[in-house]
Amino acid sequence: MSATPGRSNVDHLIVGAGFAGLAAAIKLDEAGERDFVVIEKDSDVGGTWHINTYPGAECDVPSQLYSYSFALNPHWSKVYSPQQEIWAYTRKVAEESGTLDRFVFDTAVLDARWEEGLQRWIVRTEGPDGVQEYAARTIISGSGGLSEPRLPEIEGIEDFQGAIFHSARWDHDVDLAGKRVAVIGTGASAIQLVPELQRVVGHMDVYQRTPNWVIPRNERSFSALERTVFEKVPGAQRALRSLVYATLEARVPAFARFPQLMRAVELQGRRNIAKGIRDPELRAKVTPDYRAGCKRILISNRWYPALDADNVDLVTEPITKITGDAIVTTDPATGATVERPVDVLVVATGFYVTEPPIAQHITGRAGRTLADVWDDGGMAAYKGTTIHGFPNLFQIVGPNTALGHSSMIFIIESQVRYVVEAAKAMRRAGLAVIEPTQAAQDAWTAEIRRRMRPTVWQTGGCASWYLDKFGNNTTLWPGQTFTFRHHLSRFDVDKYDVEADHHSTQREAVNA
Ligand code: N01
Repeated sequence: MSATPGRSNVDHLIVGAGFAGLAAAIKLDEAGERDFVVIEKDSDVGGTWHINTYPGAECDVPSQLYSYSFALNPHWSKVYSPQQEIWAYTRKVAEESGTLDRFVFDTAVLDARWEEGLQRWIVRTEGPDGVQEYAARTIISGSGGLSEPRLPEIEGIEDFQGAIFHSARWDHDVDLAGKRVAVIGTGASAIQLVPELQRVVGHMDVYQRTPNWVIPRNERSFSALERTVFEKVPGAQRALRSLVYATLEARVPAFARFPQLMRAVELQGRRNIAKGIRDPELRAKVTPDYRAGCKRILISNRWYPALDADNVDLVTEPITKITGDAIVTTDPATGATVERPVDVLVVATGFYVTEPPIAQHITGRAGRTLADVWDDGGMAAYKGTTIHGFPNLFQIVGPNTALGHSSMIFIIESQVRYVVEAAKAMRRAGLAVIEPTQAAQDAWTAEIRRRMRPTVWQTGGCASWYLDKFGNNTTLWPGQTFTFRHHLSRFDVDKYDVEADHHSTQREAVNA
């Protein structure tokens, strides 16, 4: 292909340098697919683990499993690793991989457009050196399922005069000591940051719309002896990892087939409440009225004691508006309004998940954006990875690949393997374009929907970010992770429409 001035040709353009993008870079490199670039809008690798720096940020998946299978880390300090340690791990893996020379930081993808004639994606990025254009054979998107903060739409929020920030964009310059702080949201992020804040703030109001099931966290540090064993005894750490994996997988039937088994989790949750909270009225307020597992099951030993502390109030009346210096709630039963003053407002209100913002920037065949296509019927992708109408696009952590029970890194590695197999198959067969057929994608989606029906996510009686505007669960994988890996274990080219490389054909004709 002739080069266009200012445009770089690459085989693969990887979006994001989190666990997904980094794994894609490493595995493509190992497979000899070395002509790639990784575009990262942040200043370093690590993705969510570099950006989420709120106090108390830790992983709720055991460390032994929350790491790459190809880069075990014998040095984890605790059963559940803190954010800083996970980020340092990704940095070390990146450095040791020898791929960092192809990472471009502080640079955002502006848009990506499939160019039929070129059989390539034209991708525009913007970074410190201005706008850059790439012509890429494939795009591998590892842009993250939980990366774009969702701010609450509450009347008057833009008029708030104090400091306000989202849990995933923590403002460390704001001193919280002695302040009146409000936290909106009681999800996985809030239950980690609230106990930390409770120790330093003057007063905190925690605004709860829906309580979550929160069970005890079996937390402890690894001893020096354990770490030495992980490092020196062949197979020891891998054996523990396998045990953790199997234990988590054993929970899948309760999520996917027999939600009534979740009663055992609810019992644990009720005991956790009784242990952490003295006041019966407060206990009632934090007890969910839906089946455990319907929303993500949270783990914490410190959440309930923090809510029970004298300097914390749990507010359950709906927020009706925010003023320059206060939050106003209205009791639906009595109509009574209460105004609570606030110095600092923390919104721990989650992310855009079922309408990922990156989809607005990707335009496939027929000039339609991915957001337009998904807006019609919800997110869908063949094997959660490739999308009809969007040739040579691979979405890591795509539709129905997320988990409520185990480590996303297992899923990421499964998808990356599929991508690498696809890249190898394309090179072997001289294919320039692969695109899943509509029939293959529809059959895959129909099977997911069928398997989703009895799950706790559909039947558990809650509203959650797992479900889209049509009420479909387009986020989670409805089964064991090893079945997902099995489905993606080989690149099934028979489910794809393919095109040979026009340009090499033209070149051959010229050379003949
Ligand atoms: O976000 P969430 P998160 N007014 O969407 C409430 C992962 N994660 O950042 O339940 C009032 O779970 C909302 O209420 P409701 C993990 O996968 C992992 O906490 O919708 N409240 C909810 O309470 C997790 O699931 C770790 O009624 C409003 C909260 O805000 C995912 O990230 C740690 C509101 C949002 O909770 C997201 O967690 C942290 C409004 N207008 C996060 N809008 C690990 O440990 C929303 N809410 C690996």
